[in-house]
Order: sequence, then structure tokens, then C-alpha cells
Amino acid sequence: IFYLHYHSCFRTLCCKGPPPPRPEYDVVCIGLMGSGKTSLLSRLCSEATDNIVPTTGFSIKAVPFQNAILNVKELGGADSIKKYWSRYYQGSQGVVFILDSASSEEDLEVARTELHSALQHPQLCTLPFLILANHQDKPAARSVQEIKKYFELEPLARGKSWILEGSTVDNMDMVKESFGQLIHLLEEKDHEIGRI
Ligand SMILES: Nc1nc2c(ncn2[C@@H]2O[C@H](COP(=O)(O)OP(=O)(O)OP(=O)(O)O)[C@@H](O)[C@H]2O)c(=O)[nH]1
Ligand SMILES: [Mg+2]
Repeated sequence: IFYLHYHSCFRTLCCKGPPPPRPEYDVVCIGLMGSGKTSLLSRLCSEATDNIVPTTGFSIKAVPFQNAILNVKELGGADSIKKYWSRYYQGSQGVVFILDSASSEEDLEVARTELHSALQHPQLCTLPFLILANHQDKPAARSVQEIKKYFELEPLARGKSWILEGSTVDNMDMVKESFGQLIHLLEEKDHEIGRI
């Protein structure tokens, strides 16, 4: 009886301690202007989204998830900022690329070019990518399958770790789920480095 009591006391004390610190990862978030980067990141931080303006320069948010914290650096998508994106890649451990699935053919082409250069950039090419085909709520949105084909992801990103998911600001559960998959890839990479 004493043992049982002692045991449950021990458990009570230990199990109610502070939770272990969550790992943090530095992630860069890119995508054309209006693709929804700030909207999705603000929602993930439970911030209001009614007064969002285009990002000038960059903006950093610590986005909390159950098992990790992502320090996400969003780089503005305007043409004047886009040309400097690569200056801000250093130190990133993962990449989030957001695109507007309902944009014009022309803009989609630009998004594809940008994604391809990110996937091939020396500072990003070995990192896990989360690609979100956003604006899926719009009738004109291309499906995730169409985007995958159009962006030639399978041939180009072969051998890399990437995730492509549809998204919309109206379904944040799905967005959280997609970020969860990215966190899983970041953790795997962390363990790989630990083994070397
Ligand atoms: N219908 C719809 N609108 C969206 C979605 N995501 C974002 N928007 C809208 O798109 C507009 C631009 O969103 P932002 O979050 O500012 O886009 P951004 O990628 O941060 O743009 P920059 O900072 O200029 O690079 C806003 O009016 C959002 O409300 C979506 O999934 N569906
Ligand atoms: Mg923005």
C-alpha cells in the first residue's frame, strides 16, 4: 500500500510539471502578392484579419503549434520586394510557398517560375517545402492535382521533401494539418542531423 501511495504521489508530482519546451524552427514564407501569406499566418496566430495590408519588406511571427513553434519570416510578394527575396533566405530550416490557385494564367506562370527558383536555390534546395494552393474556396480555383501538374512538381522536386496541399482562409483546421506535416519533416531532418 505504501508503495502504491508513493508511486501515485510520484506520478502526480512528475506528470504535472511544466511541459517540455517545444522545439523552434526558422521558416521562410514566400509567394506572390495577394496569395494569402499574411492572412494565413495571422489566422494561425489567432490575430484579426480584417485590416491586412500588403507586406512591405518582411514580417516575422512566432506561430505556435502543439509540438513546435515556427518562427516564420514572411517576405512581401510585390515585384519591388520579390527581387530581394534570396537575400533573406539564410538561416531558414524550411520553406512555405503560398500561391493563389484562382489567379490568372499569367500570374500562375510567375508563381511557377518563383517556386522553381526557390526549389533550386542553394540555400533552400535541401530544405522541406510546404506548398499551399490557397484560395481553394473560389470557383475559379484550380484543383491541387492541376496545380501539381502545372507546376511540374513531381519531376522537379523529385528526391526533395515537399508537401502540396489545398488551402483557404476559411478552413484553418486543414491549414494547421498541413503545417503539422511540415513540422514532421523538420523534426525528421533534425534527427538526421543528430545522427551525423
Ligand atoms: N477568397 C479568399 N481570399 C483570400 C484567401 N487568402 C487570402 N485572401 C485574401 O487575399 C488578399 C491578400 O491577402 P494577404 O494575406 O495580404 O496576401 P499576402 O500574400 O500576404 O500579400 P503580400 O504581403 O502583398 O505579399 C486579402 O484580401 C485576403 O483576404 C483565400 O484562401 N480565399
Ligand atoms: Mg503579406
